[in-house]
Amino acid sequence: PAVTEDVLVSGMTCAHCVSSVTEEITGIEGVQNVTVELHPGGASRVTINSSTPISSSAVKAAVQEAGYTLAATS
Ligand code: 9UX
Repeated sequence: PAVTEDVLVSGMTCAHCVSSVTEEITGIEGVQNVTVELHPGGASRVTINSSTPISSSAVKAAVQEAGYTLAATS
């Protein structure tokens, strides 16, 4: 079954930040769609739609690989 997960990512300030994070998370197995609500200077909400459940550690690793920090999950 498809799942949706929201995470909060700190440190993103421009559209290129959004592209980097989107690309990394899209590389996770099963991920079908990623949308980012950018809040420069704050925590940006990243919504992940996936065909299969994804591990929080995979999301954390992808965010860090892109150069940002996972602030929280919700
Ligand atoms: Mo834009 Mo994001 O110049 O770290 S890529 S600020």
